[in-house]
Amino acid sequence: MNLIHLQGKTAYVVGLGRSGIATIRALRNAQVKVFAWDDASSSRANVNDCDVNIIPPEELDYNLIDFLVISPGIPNLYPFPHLAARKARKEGIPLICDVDLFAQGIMQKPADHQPRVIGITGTNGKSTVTAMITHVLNKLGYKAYAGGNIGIAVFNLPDALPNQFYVLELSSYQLELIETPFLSASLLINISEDHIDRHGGFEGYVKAKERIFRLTRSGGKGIIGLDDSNTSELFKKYHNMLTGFSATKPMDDKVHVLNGYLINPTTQETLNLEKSSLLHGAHNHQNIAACYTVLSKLINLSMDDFGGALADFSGLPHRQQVVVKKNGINFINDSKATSLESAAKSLENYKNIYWIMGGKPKTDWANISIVAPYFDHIAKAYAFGESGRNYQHLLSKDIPIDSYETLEAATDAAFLDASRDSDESVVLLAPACASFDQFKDFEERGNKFIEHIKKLVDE
Ligand code: UMA
Repeated sequence: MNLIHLQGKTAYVVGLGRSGIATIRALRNAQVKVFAWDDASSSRANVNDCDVNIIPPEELDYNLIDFLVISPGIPNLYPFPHLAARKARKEGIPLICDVDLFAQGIMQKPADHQPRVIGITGTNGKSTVTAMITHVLNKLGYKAYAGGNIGIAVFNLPDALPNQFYVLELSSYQLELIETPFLSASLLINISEDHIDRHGGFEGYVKAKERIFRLTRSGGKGIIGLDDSNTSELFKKYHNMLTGFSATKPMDDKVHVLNGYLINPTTQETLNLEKSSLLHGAHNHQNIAACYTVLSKLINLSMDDFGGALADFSGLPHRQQVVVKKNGINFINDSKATSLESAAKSLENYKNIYWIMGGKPKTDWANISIVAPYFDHIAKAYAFGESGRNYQHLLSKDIPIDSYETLEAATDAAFLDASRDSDESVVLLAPACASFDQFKDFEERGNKFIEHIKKLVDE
């Protein structure tokens, strides 16, 4: 992304993680002078090859800088503003995040050179919807790049051509620091309590989320889910400007999901989600309805084409990811479910589950009742690692459970039992525990599971 409009300016970049480093490279390419800081000395070492001046916020002369780029993870207001943010505000210096600079880069191009940008936010599902929209666009022959909060700093994305798309996941941290209207479509999927400490309360969090609609460019589309009271209130407020959708209630004039069918009442097209999607459960119906509604506003899209493009989307790695479906067994990798609470969300979604769980239990194991509502979804549990040895007894009075030393041994047993089951079943890795007793991280654990499952089903 070319930031040539900033040539000759001076920036202070605070936070030298993924977004900070990528921003510095873009700024230096545009010959912007950069002062930089990170509170961690290990991160300061990241800029050794970047031609910047490292200087702490208490020593900087703020008269020298034109704007402060602060990383999304650094508090700029609540619970306490970082010193750099406090000083910049006092001196009247604009505070922005990398996404705003990126937006400026797009908007300073001539109109017919600008790629289209889809912005996605919400408390839950925003990474999945970002990946899903990107997948569907690419399948339909468009070129789309996913970035932002999903893990790829915007300045690490390739340059997109005018007929191409950026699909950006935007967190509340990022949204509160973006000013430039640059989105061809803005999507708010849902809102529930999250990140309260960073926004001075729930109201502040909702305000940050709502900002996505102020970032819609002229002629752009605003889309909002109507499945919770918070977004429904926003829909009323913006009534004439937004398109709503729902995954929980039938609506005469809006895209919705009913009895497992995605329905567009305007075109009268429908799609059987059981058959057309590998992803199941109410939250995935919401994600799919969101994806379809956004794309139907941007491109010429028949429901059949949408269904065809969605069919092999298997979700984000390690988040209820469909590994393979074979001989009536659906193998799901939810290694990211590192707490009982997140495992409960997985258990809620499936029936006849052969549940592989275990690792290093977190404090929420003191309240095993979190998973109790789903005991009747579980055919049997297979505990491995530390929890297998020490915590199995917490579940054994309610569900059949055996313990194993390793993930592989637990998976072998679950696979064998599911193979003998004449009903459709699910072999689910939803560990409900951290991975650190046996793995580097949840990703390594999930990858080992996938590798092992592929070996088992190929044998
Ligand atoms: N730091 C300070 N002082 C502080 C706090 C942090 O100097 O008081 C420094 C740290 O030492 C570190 C740097 O700030 O070097 C980290 O900045 P960051 O936390 O913003 O991390 P990045 O690597 O730049 O990643 C950010 C997003 N991180 C956060 O929002 C916390 C990533 O979202 C995003 O993928 C990435 O930019 C690329 O766009 C992650 C995230 O956890 C996934 N997001 C939150 C969420 O999803 O809940 C919002």
